[in-house]
Amino acid sequence: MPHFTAKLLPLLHRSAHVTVLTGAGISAESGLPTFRGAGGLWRTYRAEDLATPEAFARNPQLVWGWYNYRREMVRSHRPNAGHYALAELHGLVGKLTLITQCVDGYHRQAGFEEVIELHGNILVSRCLQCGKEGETEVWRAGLPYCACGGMMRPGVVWFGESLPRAALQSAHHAAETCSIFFAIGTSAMVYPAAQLPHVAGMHGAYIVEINPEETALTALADELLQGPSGKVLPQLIHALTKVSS
Ligand code: BJW
Ligand code: ZN
Repeated sequence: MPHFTAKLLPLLHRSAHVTVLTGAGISAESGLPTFRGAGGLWRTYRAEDLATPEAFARNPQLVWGWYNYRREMVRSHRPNAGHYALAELHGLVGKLTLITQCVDGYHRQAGFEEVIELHGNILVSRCLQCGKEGETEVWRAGLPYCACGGMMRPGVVWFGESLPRAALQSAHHAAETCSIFFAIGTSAMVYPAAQLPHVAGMHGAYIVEINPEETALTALADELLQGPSGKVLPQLIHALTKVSS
């Protein structure tokens, strides 16, 4: 059981605005691989071959093959105790803004309805020509096409691409206005998401990290709750409800 400092629980209890940023580690206990570290996707696959617009232009079959494989993984697994605890935390604090780098949609599946998805959603497809998101209309040579004739691509954000502008703006605003910022299950290496805890810190927020490992962010954090989020978050909720009662 991680040690919660004397400061954290009262601060959380009376906080008017809490912001949470999650990364692939929040879904690790669901059985989805993370990107970096032991067992991470980038240990087996090269990001340059699969997660850039250039890679897609070069070999859409290869990229779609990888995304179809990962879609199947997302569909065949479920949210875990960490996702459910965050949905529960929503009801226990003044305002909770949830920002995620995950593309699996598990926060929403666990009952957290308004989630800022910085890197898109892996189950969504988008037409390269008309920009429409939705179902594949036609398949040709194993590739999905839109009704307008354009090729569909996975609705995620690849390296070198801009993040959805409204999502990034809302995320910045949430980082600037919260009194506590949680960074959960992220290596904090991919920008601009990795900038958010720094923005929050500069605006005076208390920074809490939940991760079994130390990361690029640990030196900046006020508190590291070291452990898997599927265990730490339910313990945090439990401790918080005791403070509240
Ligand atoms: C647990 C756990 C448990 C394990 N419980 N925790 C040089 C310097 C600075 C920036 C750049 C640069 N060169 C290029 C850039 C920009 C680039 C970038 O940041 N690169 C860095 C890698 C250097 N960023 C971009 O390109 C972004 N766009 C952009 O910046 O546009 C403007 C621009 C364009 C061009 C040039 C410059 C600027 C777009 C980034 C898109 C990221 N996309 C991906 C793929 C999404 C689609 C897909 O899923 O296929 O997003 S990459 C991948 O990394 C994915 C993730 O969302 C993202 C972050 O990873 P995350 O979530 O932190 O996961 P991990 O695996 O890294 O960490 C998991 C953590 O969990 C670990 O710490 C574990 O310990 C922990 N953990 N078990 C809790 N049970
Ligand atoms: Zn189209």
